Amino acid sequence: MNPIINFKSIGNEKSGYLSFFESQKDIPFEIKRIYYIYDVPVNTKRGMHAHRNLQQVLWCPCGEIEIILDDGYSKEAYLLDKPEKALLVGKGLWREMYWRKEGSVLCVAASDYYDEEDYIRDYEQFLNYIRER
Ligand code: T46
Repeated sequence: MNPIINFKSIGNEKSGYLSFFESQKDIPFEIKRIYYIYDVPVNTKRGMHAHRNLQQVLWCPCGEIEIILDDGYSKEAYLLDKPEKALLVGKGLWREMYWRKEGSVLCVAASDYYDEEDYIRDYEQFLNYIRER
């Protein structure tokens, strides 16, 4: 399944664009939380964890951020380089995020409230979790 979602956009070059998405219509879950990550120095790596149950949509309204998704068997890289381009990150995926341009902002819509118990922050533990599922 291709995890890239292209948000709907309205507008033109003269006056600019408006992009949007709607919970349970354009993305496959109800949004319970929104957060965003900013003022991150270029080439910083964040993430390095998986979620047991959380689903999320990631987008970068300005700048460029590379996301690596790892299902325990193979890795795939995605570049969020347009405001209307988003990435659906399902449950059970290890993720790494690399800030590729100064001033890049990562926005996230999440299917649930913050719960540290849902995180797997150790890679070996993640691989065991995938094998035992
Ligand atoms: C993810 C990627 C894309 C909270 O208290 N509430 C929150 O809603 C979140 C998201 C985080 N936190 C705390 C937990 C840590 O003490 O904020 C601190 C930094 O979180 P973390 O190191 O997990 O940040 P990232 O950028 O590595 O990961 C974040 C999300 O945590 C994660 O769910 O998928 O962005």
